[in-house]
Amino acid sequence: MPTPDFRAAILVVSTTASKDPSTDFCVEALKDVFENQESGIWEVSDAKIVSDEVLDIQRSILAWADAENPVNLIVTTGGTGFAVSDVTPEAVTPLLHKQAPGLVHGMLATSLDVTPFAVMSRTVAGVRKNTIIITLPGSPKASRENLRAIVKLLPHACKQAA
Ligand code: MTE
Ligand code: CU1
Repeated sequence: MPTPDFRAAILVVSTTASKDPSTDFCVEALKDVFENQESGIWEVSDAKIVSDEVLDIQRSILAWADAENPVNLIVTTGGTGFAVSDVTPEAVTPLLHKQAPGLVHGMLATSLDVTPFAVMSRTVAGVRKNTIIITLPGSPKASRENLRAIVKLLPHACKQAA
């Protein structure tokens, strides 16, 4: 196998799935999107499930972004809504060195063609050091739709950040 151009990590943020991984279908849904791109571009090098806790989310992201050999992209899924337990944007925002509102806008514009409820996701995106970080909503359908909206642009974004 030739080395892939870019490495991505998936962080599922769900207290339910952290207790019972068999309830998670997001990793599979997102892997599918990456695997449907040009072959050899993406490798999903790691995937992890954490509960809806700011420190757990931040610890996982720092382990991937601040590593000696950091991943090019981190996508989180879940915890972007309005419930008290939804804290993913609050956990990720202070870790970003650069905001990427264009990525958020792109996902929202595409998602609004699918459902008006797209406005319920408080998605954030940006860059930490050499890693792009994007917080996707938590249902497999919503996370897949949002990633698909921007996945073609991500190689360019990752190349700039690298
Ligand atoms: N975006 C797309 N493309 N498709 C969807 O079905 N669902 C929305 C929104 N974004 C949805 C979507 C809904 S109903 C919610 S509540 C928010 O994402 C937040 O989801 P989360 O709390 O699971 O992160
Ligand atoms: Cu919803």
